Amino acid sequence: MATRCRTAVLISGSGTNLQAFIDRVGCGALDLELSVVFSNKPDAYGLVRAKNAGIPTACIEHGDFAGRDSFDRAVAAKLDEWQPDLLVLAGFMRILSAAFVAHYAGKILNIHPALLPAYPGLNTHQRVLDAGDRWHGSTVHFVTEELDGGPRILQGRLPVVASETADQLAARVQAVEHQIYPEAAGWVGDGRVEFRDGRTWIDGKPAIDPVVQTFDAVGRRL
Ligand code: NHR
Ligand code: GAR
Repeated sequence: MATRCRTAVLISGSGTNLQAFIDRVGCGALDLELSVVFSNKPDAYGLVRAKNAGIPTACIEHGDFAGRDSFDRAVAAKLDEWQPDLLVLAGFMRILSAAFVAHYAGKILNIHPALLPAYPGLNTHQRVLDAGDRWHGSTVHFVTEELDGGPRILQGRLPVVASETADQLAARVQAVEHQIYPEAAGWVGDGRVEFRDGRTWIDGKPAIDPVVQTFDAVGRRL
């Protein structure tokens, strides 16, 4: 990318992943420009985080639109005011239409709280506990029109603790997300990772598998 990667962060909620981006950029550890934070919910706490950091915000409520396509067109028109190079979904809870994804082809990242392709969809932490899995984690991937199905970039995995609740597990997964998401976005921002021919390319080579980083039970990278 020629100039500093102009990044829009899309949220629906508390925005702890957004905060991780703000902190990394603030200390010079991540070379992205946080151009705008967008929410589909006016009361999302992430909007407060953005304002505190001096980042422009925008909000469009999906309930004000007749359908998904008209909402998505309005969101794209708003985001395009900032000419983003990269869209980062950070707890963004609205499925994006094929037309929206095509408009930003290869430029949208999501973090999904599971080791994809395991556990696409919602409520992942409880499903992992119910299955008795030993490992869980989160996946940064390019967004395609296939929900949670786009090519993977980076996974952080951590051991499941047998006796824990879904909320405890979620908190530990989030601590991992706050480390891997800014890192993966930085790779895209500096051109080390690209989306080409429907795949992830890393260092100029097509990547079948994502980069996998292993963490201990308290979120330290091993
Ligand atoms: N859009 C596309 N096209 N592809 C993906 O991979 C996407 C996406 C939009 C969001 C995040 C995803 C996740 O990581 C994401 C990935 C929301 C739902 C959902 O069912 C599912 C997956 C994800 C996000 N949303 C409901 C809907 O009707 C609304 C749920 C709510 O408002 O609470 O959009 O988990
Ligand atoms: C994160 O754990 C992210 O993986 C998950 O929501 C959380 C957002 O937290 N994303 C989804 O479930 C997408 N459907 P945050 O708002 O504190 O960043």
